[in-house]
Amino acid sequence: MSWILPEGISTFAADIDLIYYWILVITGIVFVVVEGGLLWFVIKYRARPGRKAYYIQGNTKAEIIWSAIPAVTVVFIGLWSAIIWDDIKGRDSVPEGSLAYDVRAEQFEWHFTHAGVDGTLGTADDFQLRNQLHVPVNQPVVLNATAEDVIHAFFVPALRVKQDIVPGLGAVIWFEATSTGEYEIACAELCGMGHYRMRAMLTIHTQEEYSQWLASQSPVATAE
Ligand SMILES: [Cu+2]
Repeated sequence: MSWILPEGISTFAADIDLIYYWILVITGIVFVVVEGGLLWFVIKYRARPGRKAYYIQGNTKAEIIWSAIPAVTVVFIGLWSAIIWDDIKGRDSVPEGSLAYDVRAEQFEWHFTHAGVDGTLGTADDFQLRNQLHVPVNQPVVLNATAEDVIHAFFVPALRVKQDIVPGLGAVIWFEATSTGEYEIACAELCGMGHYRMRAMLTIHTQEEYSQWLASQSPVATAE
């Protein structure tokens, strides 16, 4: 389902989209009822010659209903989104066996350190790419992100991932892509004059393609 939102290509995209559309529908209904009611009252009870205002005490039953229904709805949405949030951003949410990358954001570019053929960061075959991140499909990926200068935000609309990266604090971002292709990475935090050009490309490969691509990249790094 992709109406309004771009195609979702991560394991949690469907959950986020579902809650988004539910909130849109609920607030949409409330909007129509409230604004429609307002308009109706404005017209129905407008000032007319000979008509007098009269005093009412309120209606306890009506007040209980229009307080209880929104309260229950809001609490329900809150709990539901907390469960989804915990799966994505929770303390221990990063799946076991995730492929790790280092990400460094600076004015106004992204640096992605790939683990190389051995799949482990901090070894000789690591290599860094500027504004290019390559990941395999159907594989949980974890990005250990740091910001060099100011706050940046790692945003891939297609993955439904958006995460601020604060200097000195960093951020851990994980996702699992469910479809191959090229998708835009944007900085979603106004980080200076060049913010608009702080974009990078995410390439999602099949597992075999990724292995081949890694093998073709790693020697470049050892030569550096
Ligand atoms: Cu930025």
